[in-house]
Amino acid sequence: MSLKALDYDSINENVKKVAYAVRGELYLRASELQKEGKKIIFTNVGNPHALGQKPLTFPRQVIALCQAPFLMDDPNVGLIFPVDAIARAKHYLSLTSGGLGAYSDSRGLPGIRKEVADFIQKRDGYPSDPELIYLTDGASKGVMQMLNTIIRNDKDGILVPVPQYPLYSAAISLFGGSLVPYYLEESANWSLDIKNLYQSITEARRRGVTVRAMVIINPGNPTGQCLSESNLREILEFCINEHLVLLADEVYQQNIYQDERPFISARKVLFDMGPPWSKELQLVSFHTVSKGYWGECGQRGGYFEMTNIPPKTVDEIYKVASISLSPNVPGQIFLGLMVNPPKPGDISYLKYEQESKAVLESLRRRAHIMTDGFNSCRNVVCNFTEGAMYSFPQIRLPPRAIEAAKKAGKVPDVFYCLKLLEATGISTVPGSGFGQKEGVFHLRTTILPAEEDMPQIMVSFKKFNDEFMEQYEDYRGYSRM
Ligand code: DCS
Repeated sequence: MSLKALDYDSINENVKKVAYAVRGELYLRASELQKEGKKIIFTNVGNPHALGQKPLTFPRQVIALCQAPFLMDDPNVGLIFPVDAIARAKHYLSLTSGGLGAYSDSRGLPGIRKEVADFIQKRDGYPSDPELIYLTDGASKGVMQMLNTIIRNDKDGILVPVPQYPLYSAAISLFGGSLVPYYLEESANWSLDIKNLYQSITEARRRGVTVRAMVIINPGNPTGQCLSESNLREILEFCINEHLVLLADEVYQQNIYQDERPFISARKVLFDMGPPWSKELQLVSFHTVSKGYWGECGQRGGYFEMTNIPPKTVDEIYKVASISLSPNVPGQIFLGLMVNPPKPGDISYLKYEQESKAVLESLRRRAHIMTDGFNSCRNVVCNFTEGAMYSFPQIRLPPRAIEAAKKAGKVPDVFYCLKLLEATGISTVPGSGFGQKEGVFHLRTTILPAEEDMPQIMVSFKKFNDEFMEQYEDYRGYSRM
């Protein structure tokens, strides 16, 4: 009997190869337990509003008015909405060709692309061209579009940090490319050692892989490190020397919890280097409304900016974006609001400042509570979350736990995370979902649970962990009272 195209044995093999642990086995089991009535703390996804983070008031006011413009005809509108929100809503509606219900240009609304360019110019100190900024449904869509454009066949390699956010491994599998890992140094706060890059690229070339691009995630997911300016410079030089496109995933640029290394964009470092370098490197940078103190994941707003990409390629990328007609328009407006928030002197400024600062300061405190909590546990070591939204402790699993996992047919860190989930309701992602060195185990949790719940979560984690270690550690040689 001949197979039909959507019979499992006949579908695209690349689809089957895709693995995406953030919504993998642990998440499915957590959802099952939740249905059975168990209280689950979903710390597997960086989804701030799902864990109670409140939306910022001003952007929601503007978007509400854009969605329901008839409210602005109501003589009482000024009693509910501040005048700057009303003015902003009118501004955005005037940029559309028929309000939020109309498709926009496939690259996004020109007026919002201009707001993004102004934001980038202000941030980096160098002009940015709105024609080279495309708006997307979250950063993910942009990343996928660029990888799709770069990868031609399975000999095309993309350098990806390990541990990495699995969007990269998943999309590279889907497009039939080859992931070339470079390892981050856990013992040096997950920093990027340039020697590892040269090693990885040499080894890949030996296997016949043509390395075409490099991904950096700054601040890092799941690792939480912030790249220093000098480190970024080395990376840029490496990409220029090796003729690689640099894909700079900078979605966590607002999420910084230390003062030594503030966020600095790859683009700024490149332009600081000046010509000929600044005209040489092909760079694509990504940003989103899903992270930072916005956390508006469900709105699906994002952009990418292209630097030194030839106009004919930019046109091809436009053509492919056109197949999907239009990025979602409310998401574009959220992006416009994020890059152009209320300014000093605006009626909504103080409230906006207070709200965003409160979120950021709380995240900073939570980053400390989590790191300290993990480091107080038996056989657990954890680097401080310098940025982004995650804690990525190393769990030193005793040999007997590894054996027990094997017997249960589970990868050791999956085994540990499943037991943690069953015992405490804390839903994490095993480190194997992000890649890690052979024989080393981690888990990833977000730092997003409400601050007031955090101490209890850490107590419950510690209780589980220390009992787990007690159960599986070999005590021969110890005298136990
Ligand atoms: N890049 C990185 C490094 C991310 O962590 C994420 C989302 C994205 C891009 C894509 O986000 P948007 O498409 O929403 O803009 N992070 C996921 C994660 O690790 N947990 O939750 C989502």
